[in-house]
This record gives sequence, C-alpha cells and structure tokens, in this order.
Amino acid sequence: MTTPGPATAYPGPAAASAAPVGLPVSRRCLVMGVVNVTPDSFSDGGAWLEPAAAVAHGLQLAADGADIVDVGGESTRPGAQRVDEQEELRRIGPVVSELAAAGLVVSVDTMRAAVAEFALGAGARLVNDVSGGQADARLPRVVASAGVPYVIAHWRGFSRDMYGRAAYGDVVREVGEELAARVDAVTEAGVDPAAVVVDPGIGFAKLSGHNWALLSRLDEISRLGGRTFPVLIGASRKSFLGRLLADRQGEPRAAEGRDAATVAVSTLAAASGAWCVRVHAVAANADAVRVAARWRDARAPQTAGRPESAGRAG
Ligand code: PMM
Repeated sequence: MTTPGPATAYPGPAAASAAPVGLPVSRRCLVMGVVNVTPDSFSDGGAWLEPAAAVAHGLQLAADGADIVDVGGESTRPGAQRVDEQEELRRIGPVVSELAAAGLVVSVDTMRAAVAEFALGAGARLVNDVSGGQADARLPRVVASAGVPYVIAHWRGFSRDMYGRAAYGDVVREVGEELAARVDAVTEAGVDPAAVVVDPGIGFAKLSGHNWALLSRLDEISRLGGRTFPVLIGASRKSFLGRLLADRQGEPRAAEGRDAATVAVSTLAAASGAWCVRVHAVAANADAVRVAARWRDARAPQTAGRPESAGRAG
C-alpha cells in the first residue's frame, strides 16, 4: 500500500491503545479513509457511486496515507432510509474486491451478515458495524468464524428516527454500559475479545453536547468491564462540528467546510490514545496523528530527559 510512511515506522514509546488482532500494529493512531458508495451520504453522497470512481478514490486515500479504507454501501446519515441487501451488495462488491486485490487493507462498513460475508470472501480484513451487532444478529457470528477485527459502535436504532433516542443522564456512563453489553453479546457469539474495537458512535442518537462529552472522556469508553479496548472515532465532517462553526446568523457550517475541525478532533483523539480515526480528508488527518504520536512520545515518562528523545534541531 502506498502510504507516506508504513504504519510501523514511528517508534515512539507511547503507543496508542492496544491494536486488535489481525491488523498491522502501529505506534500511532491509524487513519481509516471513507469510501461511501452511496447516493445520499451527508458529506459526499453520490461522489463515488460508480465503482470505477469509488476504486480510484480508495486508491487515492491510500496514497494520501490511509492505513485502512472503509467501504460502505448504505448511508447512516440522520433520517436515512435503509437500502436493500442486494443493492448494498451491488454497490460495494466490485469496490471491495478491487481495493483488496490492489493490496489495501479494506474494511467493510455494513450492518448485514450477508454483506460482511461477501466482503470478507473478497479480501476485506475488518468489519465495521455501526449497530454493534444489533441490526443483524448473524453478523457477529460471521465475524467470529472469519476471525477478523470487529468495530462495534454505540447505537440505539436506525438512522431514520435516531434523534428521538438521544436522551441521556450521564452520556459517558450510559454509552460505556451499553457498549459493554454489546461487547458481552458479540463475545458470547464467538468473537475474540482481542478482536473487538469499540466506538462511541459520534452522532448516532447523540446531540452535540453528548458528542463533546464522549470525545473528552475517551479513556472511559476504552475501559469496559475490566478490559481495555482499542477505540475508533468517526467524527469527520459531522453536524456537531457544523454547529460549533456556525456563522454569526447561527447558520451551521456546511459539511465541506468542516475538515480543519475534523483534523483538530483527530489530533486530540489520537493524543488521548484513540486507536483509529475514520475520516474523509485523509492527508491532513494523517499528518495530525503523527503530530499526536510525537506529542505522546514527548510526554511519556520513560523518555523524559533522555538525550535521544530530544531529537534533531528544528
Ligand atoms: N459514521 C458513519 C459511518 N460509519 N462507522 C463507525 N465505526 N463510526 C462512525 O462514527 C461512522 C461509521 C457516518 O458518516 P459518513 O456518512 O460520513 O460515512
């Protein structure tokens, strides 16, 4: 894969959270580039609907520094209706196959067992399920038998009406408890706990304040039921950033103007120990996670004061 530097190149002592089994190990936070093969995703809907365009986009994201490319055929934007399984398969099939054949680490973004099964057969190496195994009870069993890493996000139901469920007392505690219950469920279905990646599900049944609370307390999301899990953050271009950056009239910033804020979130999440950030604009985020890794390295007590950690001038 043509990244500006291999995932293993940065030898800082302050590793991000533990890596799931089955993927390259890195000392820094990984970058997952988004390939939405959908007509209706909120920030890039329709741009990569043709297979050739989606494949070219995936290759470009890898060239820009993505460690993983995440291919999805069903939009989960607020209010989205479900797409049927055949259509989802038709959208992602050639894209997953070609990107995997090109040597990229491909992840499939799906809530369906049949779609995951196809993608794994075509060379995908990770399953990203925003429903955390709730939308299709067969999906955790497919992941278990394939023995691949499994991203499970916090989710309270399908996008068409998810904001009706955005009611929390202590959002970080409740998301942590609900995610821990999902970890139990998928491991009971046979998934190796060492293959599980947890995700607080930024924007899924959450209002802006909930998203900020979760981002600021990632360590609590990582530690569930006495274990520490790698954490993935998908904040890229989401509407809570648009609201933060609203103009003087209170009009939210449009999705295409949210990339710098996304980079800021990636930097902070990576500095807090996130395992991976899922982003649309890869190049700047790939720089950001390297800055965060170097920052963590400099803060690590075991290197403090060591001459070699001071590095070269400049
Ligand atoms: N967000 C979206 C899609 N897939 N997967 C994970 N694990 N976490 C997320 O936050 C997430 C996701 C929606 O964003 P998009 O429409 O820009 O892809």
